[in-house]
Amino acid sequence: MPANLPPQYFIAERKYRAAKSPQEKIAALEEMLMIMPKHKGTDKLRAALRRKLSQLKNTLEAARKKGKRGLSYYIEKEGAGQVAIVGLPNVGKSALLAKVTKAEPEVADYPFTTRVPMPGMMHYEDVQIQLVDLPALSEEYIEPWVGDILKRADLLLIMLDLSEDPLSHWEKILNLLGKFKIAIAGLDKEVPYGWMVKKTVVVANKLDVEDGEEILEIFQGLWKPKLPFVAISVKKAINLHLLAQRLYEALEVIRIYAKAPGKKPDLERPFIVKKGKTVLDFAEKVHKDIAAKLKFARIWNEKLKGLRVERDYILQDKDIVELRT
Ligand SMILES: Nc1nc2c(ncn2[C@@H]2O[C@H](COP(=O)(O)OP(=O)(O)O)[C@@H](O)[C@H]2O)c(=O)[nH]1
Ligand SMILES: [Mg+2]
Repeated sequence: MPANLPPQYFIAERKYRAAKSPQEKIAALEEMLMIMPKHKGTDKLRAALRRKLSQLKNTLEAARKKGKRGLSYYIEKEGAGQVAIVGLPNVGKSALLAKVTKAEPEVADYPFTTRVPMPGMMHYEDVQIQLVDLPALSEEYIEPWVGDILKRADLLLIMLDLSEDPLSHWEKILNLLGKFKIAIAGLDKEVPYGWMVKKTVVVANKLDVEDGEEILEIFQGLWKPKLPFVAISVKKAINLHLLAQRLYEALEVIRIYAKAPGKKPDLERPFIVKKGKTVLDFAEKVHKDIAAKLKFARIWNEKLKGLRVERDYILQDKDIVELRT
């Protein structure tokens, strides 16, 4: 054993042996190295401690990277679009998902029941809209992957609560979204450089509570933004169809029914395309080869009965399209 080690060294060493986590071990080792006098007699020990320290740091870094990956949730988009549900704790986010989809999130009257993102499909006429239930935004801590999901979603559903102060919820949510550098489209506010702007439907839930209607009226008098808005009650199933319609409209997609020449159109499973897309865009979605050979198309809808159109014809919601090659 090298000589001349001060008593503090042995205290640090005891800490090292008692340490349970790699972080504690690292801290103790660093202390030992600091305390240890530098002379020939301590060279070997110093080198051994350094090796141990760097090993520990490597394992910790590897675990951190792995953990990071493990904690990122990616929800595959399905249906007409992906809608992320945003709100403070206890406003009814999970209750909505449970009510309008087949998903079974935990619904409880205590906050932070929702820990992982949970998707579910909500019907709207003959399409489905994907809702993603998320942990509540809060002042304390928001897991970073929540921001990733919000940024990737096609639309945000901001849920306010008519049993509380919806205006203060709204302001808090704007603030909390700001932590992820997310701004709401259509607010006439300057968007800081590098921020992402998201389209949003605002929902005031719990219309059924006592004074719910009154709070709604007061809120609507004070809240200025011109954003799609709907007051609902998940509990009493009020305006849930209207909500689906608002979401569908805000997603800015249309349904296209494909029809093969001489056959009936497939009215069961519409294709979903972005508003403003052309016959050619649609053909590309159906098949690359069809798009390459496309000559013209025929369109059926309420007004048109098999009208021949060119490749640059702009499609409308519910058009039946026959692609001709
Ligand atoms: N009165 C009323 N209560 C609701 C409504 N929707 C949800 N709740 C209740 O609000 C509480 C929180 O719901 P939850 O969905 O877990 O909230 P989350 O934290 O936003 O996911 C639960 O006790 C629900 O039963 C509603 O439309 N009306
Ligand atoms: Mg929840």
